[in-house]
Amino acid sequence: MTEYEVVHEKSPAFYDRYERKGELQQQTHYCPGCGHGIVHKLIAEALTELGLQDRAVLVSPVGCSVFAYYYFDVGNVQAAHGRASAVATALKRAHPESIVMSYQGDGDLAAIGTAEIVHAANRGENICVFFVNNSIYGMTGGQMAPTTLVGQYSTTSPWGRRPNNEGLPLHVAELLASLETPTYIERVALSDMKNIMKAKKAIRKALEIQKNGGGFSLVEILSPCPTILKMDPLVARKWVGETLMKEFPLGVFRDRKPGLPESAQVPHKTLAQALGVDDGEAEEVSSRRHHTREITVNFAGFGGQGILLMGQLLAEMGLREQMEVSWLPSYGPEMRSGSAHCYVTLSHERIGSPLISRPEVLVAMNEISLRKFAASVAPGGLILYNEDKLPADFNVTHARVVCIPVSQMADQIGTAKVANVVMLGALLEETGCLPTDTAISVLEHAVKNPKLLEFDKRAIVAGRDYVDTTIEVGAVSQPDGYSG
Ligand SMILES: Cc1ncc(C[n+]2csc(CCOP(=O)(O)OP(=O)(O)O)c2C)c(N)n1
Ligand code: SF4
Repeated sequence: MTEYEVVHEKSPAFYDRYERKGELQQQTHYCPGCGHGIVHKLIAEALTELGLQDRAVLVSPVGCSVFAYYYFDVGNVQAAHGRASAVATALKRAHPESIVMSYQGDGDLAAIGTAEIVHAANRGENICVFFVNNSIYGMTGGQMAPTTLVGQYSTTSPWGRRPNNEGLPLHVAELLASLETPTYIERVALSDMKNIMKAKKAIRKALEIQKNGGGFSLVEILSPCPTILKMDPLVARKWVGETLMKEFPLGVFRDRKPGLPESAQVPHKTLAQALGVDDGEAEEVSSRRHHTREITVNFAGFGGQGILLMGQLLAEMGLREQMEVSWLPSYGPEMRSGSAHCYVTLSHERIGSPLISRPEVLVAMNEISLRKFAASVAPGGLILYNEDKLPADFNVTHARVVCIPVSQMADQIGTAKVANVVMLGALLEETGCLPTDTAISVLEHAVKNPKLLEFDKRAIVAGRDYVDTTIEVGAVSQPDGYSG
């Protein structure tokens, strides 16, 4: 008789305790016999064996495994339903040194997240996707998944899945293997110990590929869901081996480094150079850099006022001055007269998010925008308003308000089209964020019509001079016109 020792230990990639409420402290939140627990164990062991725990980030999905972050002592992010592989893409690109895993069920990955997984695979992202195919929506009580078998009962296929009505089961591994870019795709199963060990090998291999910068891997894991299938755990496991595996044959569907065609190698240029706003005067620009100021701006008004363009011009100016920039537009379906606004950030550091909840500056090109956004301006911030005074019933105490009748000024220059550029000139002067000559060179690059360019140059100067002269003598910041 072989002597053996029973070792009870868990991978250090797991937390010591999964803190649950009340009397459930001693158990995981998975049903007895659920495959998720086994997959967790295999991933944790592989991370430990490869020494990757400290670099690992797990993206958990929406589904029964939504709480994966309570078990894994790694970096954890929980994604919206179906978005895990897109979130994993972002994490990997932002932190290339980390090992990023997307963990997804079949409802999550193959239904609501179909687009995300196809495109992550097609871009050949250097991430690992662990795809748990249990043929059903577990968490929500057993709706049909794309992987549900023909004839299989679910709450949304109460007659059993019928191919002529619900289509045939979706084979994710085969589908993704038809793309050129994935590196490794394998389907494994939790049907018995032998296959569980194969699953572990596949998970380990996917992690190793990522560790070596090898590209996109997906391991599809056929898994039992005894609760929804209303089976005893052992019967459910057997069902995986005898029934699920018939529809989804195990095997390696892709195992090679993808070769991208030569022509796909883009020559290296900075973004500013690629957009044609950097003329290569890097030295001159960096010596001017101390003249630039970080700033966050919300430009708001209605469609047709050149709101989005104002933001783009400011962002291009920042790019020209070697700053980090972001521009986030928001507009309704109407091209004209609907409301429009955009957020612009100019920064000396990398920008985490283009969303700005408390902008330092609001440019309100109409009254609706003033009323809508004034309260969001950061305390001590600035509001530039396109009128000669504030509405009589409107008062702002937390920010400085400068009223500039830019629409009227643009009419005087010769075309209403340049009101936005007058405002831009005023903004540059009032905030001192960028030099006016940068604005002129961006306009020279952006405006092809020589007549309009002439108007634009006059508009920039008019906005600047208005701030220099009129505002200096009495800042227009109160409803009666002057703050004194
Ligand atoms: C946007 C959105 N749509 C629908 C849901 C409801 N929902 C939660 S989990 C789930 C299905 C999960 O099934 P699966 O991915 O197969 O994971 P399992 O629970 O079987 O592990 C659905 C539809 C949701 N949370 N969010
Ligand atoms: S419902 Fe199914 S997938 Fe969800 S925890 Fe229970 S057995 Fe696992």
